[in-house]
Amino acid sequence: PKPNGDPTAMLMKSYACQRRTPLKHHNSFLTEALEILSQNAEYNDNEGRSVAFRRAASVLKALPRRVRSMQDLRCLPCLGDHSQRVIKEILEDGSSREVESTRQSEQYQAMKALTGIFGVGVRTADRWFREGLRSPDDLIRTGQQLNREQQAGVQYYDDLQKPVTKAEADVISDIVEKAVHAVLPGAEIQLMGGFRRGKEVGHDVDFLITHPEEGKEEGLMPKITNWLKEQGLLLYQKTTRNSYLEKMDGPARASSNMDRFERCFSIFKLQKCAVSCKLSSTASAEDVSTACERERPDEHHSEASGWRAVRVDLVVSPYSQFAFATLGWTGSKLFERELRRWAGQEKHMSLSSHALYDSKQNLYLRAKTEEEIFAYLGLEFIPPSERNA
Ligand code: DGT
Ligand code: MG
Repeated sequence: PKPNGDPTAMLMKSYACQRRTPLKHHNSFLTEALEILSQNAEYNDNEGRSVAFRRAASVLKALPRRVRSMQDLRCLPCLGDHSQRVIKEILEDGSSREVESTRQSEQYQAMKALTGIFGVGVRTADRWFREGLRSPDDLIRTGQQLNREQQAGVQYYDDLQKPVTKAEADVISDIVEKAVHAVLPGAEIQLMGGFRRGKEVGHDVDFLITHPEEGKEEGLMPKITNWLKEQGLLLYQKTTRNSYLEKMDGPARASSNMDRFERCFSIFKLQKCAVSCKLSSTASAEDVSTACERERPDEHHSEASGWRAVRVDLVVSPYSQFAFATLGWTGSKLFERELRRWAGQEKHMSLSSHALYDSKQNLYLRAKTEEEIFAYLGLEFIPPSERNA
């Protein structure tokens, strides 16, 4: 039966992890607006509202066509009254007053600028905003107390605001691979996050590292970062140790958002010539690094300099948790959130980047691949390129 003659409306599932969401879709004129309201709700510490707008946007991303009238939205899940009002106004008038006034507001712009600093979250940004600060320059001018991470964030602000291209991510992949193999031959490295989903640009580059012999990965991160430091490739790094213990962190904490792998938040110094070199030829990692050694190191950071700063996240996972870590670090953030919600609400399971726990059977479900995890969860497998929820 087709209640309204539109098969697509009937097929739209309500959890984002049940749907295929491509990177390029037909409704960015609506999703960008809803995402501004979502972002603004997050700045105002209203998580419920923020997720509601994000879910609404995500449903529109999964539609096979551009929305032309409110009729097209009949039977779609996750579209609350507020989202519908915004969509209606955009369809009728070309824009939404609420969205435009939010976009122009001093608070939205300041929060965007301040949370855009590496190491600054919503809480800190909000405190600064209420103290009258609006931008990274204001922080410097007023001599704010900054931690080491935030100092780096302010220092490299302009570079870190610029999107990282796929070509840059590829050069960084070569470097990370070289570093990891220098300190642990046989280790496996995988590009994660947005780039694994097929994005052409990102705000950072994410990697997951493991070794097929469980235990070999222990203590790996300091070795990698030391190697990178010796090569002069790191502008900043902070490593947190692996603190995951199945007994303590399992069922009770498995649904928590933050994972507990050994992890390094870093800022790489990327030679621009390495990127052009990689783009202009089929040069190997070896060629690229030797080409860069010929360039004079440039200590002055400016537009004219031969390098740029890039945010890189490295995560080390034991082999037995690799499938879960892969699933957890591919994103998108909403897709991950929906997977955990699906697991908990529909399957009485808790999913994290470490494990899947079945509360009914009281046991951990082991998996070697992402496909197995989707199967345990009773979900159709969604490939990374269609997890852009
Ligand atoms: P972007 O902004 O282009 O870098 O986009 P993504 O999707 O790469 O986002 P990113 O880099 O913030 O995070 C990559 C994925 O890793 C994200 O989709 C969810 C996951 N993720 C990020 N941080 C954490 C974390 O602390 N714990 C866990 N479990 N997952 C995380
Ligand atoms: Mg990323």
